[in-house]
Amino acid sequence: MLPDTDILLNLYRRMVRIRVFEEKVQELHRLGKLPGFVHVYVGEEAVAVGACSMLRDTDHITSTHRGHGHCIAKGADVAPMMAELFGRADGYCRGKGGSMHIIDTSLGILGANGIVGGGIPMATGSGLADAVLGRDGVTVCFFGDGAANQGVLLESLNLAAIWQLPVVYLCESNQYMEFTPTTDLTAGRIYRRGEPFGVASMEVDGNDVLEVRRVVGEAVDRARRGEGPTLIEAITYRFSGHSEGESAFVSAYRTEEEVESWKARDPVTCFRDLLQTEAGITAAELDSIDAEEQEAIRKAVEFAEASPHPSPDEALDHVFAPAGG
Ligand SMILES: Cc1ncc(C[n+]2csc(CCOP(=O)(O)OP(=O)(O)O)c2C)c(N)n1
Ligand SMILES: [Mg+2]
Repeated sequence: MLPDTDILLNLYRRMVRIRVFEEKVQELHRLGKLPGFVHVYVGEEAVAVGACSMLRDTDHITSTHRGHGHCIAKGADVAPMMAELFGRADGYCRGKGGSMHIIDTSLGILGANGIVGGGIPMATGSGLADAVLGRDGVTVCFFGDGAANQGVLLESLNLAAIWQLPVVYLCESNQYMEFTPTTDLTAGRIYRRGEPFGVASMEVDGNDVLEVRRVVGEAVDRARRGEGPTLIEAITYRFSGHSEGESAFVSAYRTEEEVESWKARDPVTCFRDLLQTEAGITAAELDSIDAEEQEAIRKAVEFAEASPHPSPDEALDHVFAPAGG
């Protein structure tokens, strides 16, 4: 049975918000307006949106270098996000973090992370904090199929299993680690790495937002009941490059046929089709959501461009590197 219409529309809205945000980011990056590396989430929206739709505001997530979608799905405001990408003072980190360091602890977003696999031990610690403090919170740990080959995943699964921590380890298997196909460097199936530790382990179609929601929902319920961690591998694909502008320094490493075959299963358009054919929602209703999200992102860019650059006097404030260190 389908969830209620308001839930369905909210899932659609969040996925569209991510898609529109990311496409605007790609355009701004091409125009040279965004400093630093930017990794977009286009094609993977169903994973973050399906997963975060099962979380409370007080629950936590950890994220990755490809983190915009995670933050938007957990409720981050696109205006300070955009300002952060522009490196401006009104950004989430006062313009000093950029794309890979967006954080909002008031929403349980423990931060994007430039260290591949860096979020995995953080999520384990977050789960331990909930357990020790007797809270009923759950942490969802997003990480990539490349990050799955960091040893810290096994250390974390071990501790999470021993201590029965309320953590959902959610691997985004988008088939690539930078420019290398994941299968070239990965033995066995990633989701099965939970099995030796007795961790509930499964895969899910990461392009199907309702399936992600269902499977993550079961894992979240288990965690909240004190029945420990889950490892889920969401099978998905990134439509764009590893990072924006990569074609300037790397030759093609994917065939057009491969990219097109995944685009035929675009998570946003597939869900839009389902809403019309199975939930009786009209194209006009969906178009108006699209238009509202376009407008919200237009305003976010306006907000970012109007925000000042951080003052040079504050260069050493709010950062961990000591002055004169
Ligand atoms: C510890 C560490 N090693 C290497 C890198 C360089 N690097 C950045 S992204 C990336 C690939 C990550 O692949 P995956 O985890 O599958 O995430 P995806 O980009 O596919 O979302 C690498 C190797 C890094 N940032 N941190
Ligand atoms: Mg990957």
